[in-house]
Amino acid sequence: MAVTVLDANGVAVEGAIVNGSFSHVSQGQTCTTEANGTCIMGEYLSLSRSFPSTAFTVTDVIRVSSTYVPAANSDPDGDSNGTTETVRLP
Ligand SMILES: [Ca+2]
Repeated sequence: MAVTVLDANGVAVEGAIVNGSFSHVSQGQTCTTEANGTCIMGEYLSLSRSFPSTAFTVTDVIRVSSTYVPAANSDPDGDSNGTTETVRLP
């Protein structure tokens, strides 16, 4: 799934490290944002009949000389709080 990092002014942040986890996988996931502030989390993970849905949670965002403010998280399509989102098989 795509995650986007914006600074306090709403400007896309390149090179931010996003750490997160999917509830159906024990290993934490990470991605680094591109110039548009977006990166793809868990690109090589898949859901299955035995795991038809999963909950993705952002655990941290790391950027030099910046502070991650979880309370500022949001979701452009409005179906989550921007910190934890349920992902289901299509
Ligand atoms: Ca969403």
